[in-house]
Amino acid sequence: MKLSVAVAGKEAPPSAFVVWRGFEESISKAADLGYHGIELALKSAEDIDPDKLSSWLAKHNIEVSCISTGQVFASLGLYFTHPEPSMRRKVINLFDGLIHLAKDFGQLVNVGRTRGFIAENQSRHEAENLFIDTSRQICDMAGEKGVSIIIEPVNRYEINFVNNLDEGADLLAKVERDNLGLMPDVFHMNIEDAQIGGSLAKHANLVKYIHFADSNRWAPGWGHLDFEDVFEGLRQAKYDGWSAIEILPEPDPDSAARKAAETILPMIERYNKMVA
Ligand code: LER
Ligand code: MN
Repeated sequence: MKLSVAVAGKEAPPSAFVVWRGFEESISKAADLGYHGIELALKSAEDIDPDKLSSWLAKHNIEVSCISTGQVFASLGLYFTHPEPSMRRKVINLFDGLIHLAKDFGQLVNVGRTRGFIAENQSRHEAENLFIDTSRQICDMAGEKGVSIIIEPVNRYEINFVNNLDEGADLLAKVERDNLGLMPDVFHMNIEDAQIGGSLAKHANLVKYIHFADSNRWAPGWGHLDFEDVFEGLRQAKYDGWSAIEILPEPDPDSAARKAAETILPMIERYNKMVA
C-alpha cells in the first residue's frame, strides 16, 4: 500500500476539499513528509499543464495516485443523474478530458458527489437509471485508455444517493463494467457502514482506492477512529492499492499533513511487511 495526500490548484475554491493548494509547492511538501503521491483534485483537465506536472513529479520522485472530481459537482454543478441530457453530455465530455489526463497520471478517476442525487421530483429508480447510463458511457471511454472509475460512497448529510459500501456494490453490479470500482472513505464509513474493517473485507474485490481521515475529519491520530480495524479489514481484502489523506487542513495544512503522515506511514510500513 502507498500513501498520498489530496491537493488542488492555487485558484481552487474552499469547496475543493484538499490539504494543500498550489500544485508545485504541494508536490514538494508531500515528498518532504514522505508521501508517495498526491491526489489531484481538479474541476477539468485544463486546470493543470501535464508537462509541468511530469517535471514536478520527477523532480520529487512521487506519483499521482488518482484524479478526484469534487469540484465538477461543487463548482460546475455537473453530475451523472442530471435530468437534462445536455448536462449529462457536458459531464461526459469533461470526464473525457480527465480520463485522458489519468491515462498518464494514476489511471484512476474518482466519482464523489458528481455521481448526482435523487432530486425532489425524481424516483430512486429514475436516478439510478440515469447514473447507470452515464457511468457506462464514461467507463467505456475510460476502458479504452486503461483507466478505472471509482465511486465513493458519501454520507447522508452530503448526498442522498450511494451512502455506504453495500449500496455502492449493488449499483456497480447494475452498471456491469469491470473498470468501475469502489473508493471507500473511512470518514463516511464511520457514519454509514455498520462496520469499517468488516465492510472493507466484505467488498474486497471492488475496493480500488481508499480515503483516510479521522472520525472528526482531522488528521488520523487526532480523532477516535480505530485505524487498526481499518488496516485489518484491508489485510483481509489483501488490499495493495493507494490510501489517500483527505482531511480538514486544521489547525493548519502543514501540521495536518505532518500528523497524518506520522500516524499512517508507520502503519503502512508494518502492513506492507505483513502482506508481502
Ligand atoms: C470527497 O472525497 C469527499 O469525501 C466528500 O465528502 C467531499 O465533500
Ligand atoms: Mn473522500
